[in-house]
Amino acid sequence: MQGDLQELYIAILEGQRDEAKECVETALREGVPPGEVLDVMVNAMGEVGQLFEEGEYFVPEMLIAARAMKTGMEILKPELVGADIQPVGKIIAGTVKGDLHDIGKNLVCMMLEGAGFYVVDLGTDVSPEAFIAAIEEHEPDFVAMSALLTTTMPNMGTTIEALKAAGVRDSVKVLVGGAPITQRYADKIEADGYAPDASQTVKLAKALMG
Ligand code: B12
Repeated sequence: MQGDLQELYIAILEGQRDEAKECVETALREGVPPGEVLDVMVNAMGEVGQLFEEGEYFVPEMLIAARAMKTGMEILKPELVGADIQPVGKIIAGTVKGDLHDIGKNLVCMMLEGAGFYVVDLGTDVSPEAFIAAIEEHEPDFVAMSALLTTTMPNMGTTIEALKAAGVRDSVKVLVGGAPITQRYADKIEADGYAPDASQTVKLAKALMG
């Protein structure tokens, strides 16, 4: 790997936001193709996910790495659009109605973006109607729902029922997660997938894309 790109890789891995921004700017100025710059960042985030799974990194390290990636992506995004690089897939994400927890959901969104997905984040306290409107507008591959409260997790099932009633359930794959969610619960409400953390969400989404 070229020196600048090596530096970019390390900047993402260590969560150095300013360095990541500078490295992306330098690489683009020197004529490195945007797709190649993206690959370096995606690979670095892949290693971040790996380190998290191995217990070497914890949530704070993952968050700062994801933020560095986001900063780099802000510079890169206009170039990528110009280069006409297709996203891996499109995802609508939100924390379900009544629930204001968003740290985990944001991390999931950042890691998915890091892996090359186009993410539309609807924020927190998202009603079934808002999910449906977003599906109709964006035609995503996935809907990712997060819930942190045992009192709001039933709203995932309610949302899936609402998607069925609106006739859009089969057009998307539904992913669910959040501290109280289990695979068993995901099966019960007929979600298409569950993952316990952001890194495994990326693997799951990629696997479901085929
Ligand atoms: C931070 C926090 C808050 C903050 C939220 C700030 C924010 N912007 O998010 C504030 C202070 C606002 C808050 C408020 C409340 N909270 Co709170 N909160 C927490 C706390 C301490 C940490 C949650 C967190 O961010 N974890 C870190 C992230 C990274 O982990 P995560 O969310 O689990 O996400 C990971 C995975 O679950 C997964 N994931 C998450 N989403 C998704 C989605 C998909 C699709 C997939 C595949 C995976 C996935 O990937 C993530 C990254 O690896 C937890 C305790 C805990 N240990 O969980 C309590 C906790 C969740 N809160 C709790 C409670 C009770 C409340 C309040 C009701 C308190 C009150 N009486 O007002 C309110 C509710 C407000 C509301 N309506 O939502 C309880 C819930 C208990 C229960 N049985 O439901 C907990 C468990 C604390 C406790 N032990 O009592 N809270």
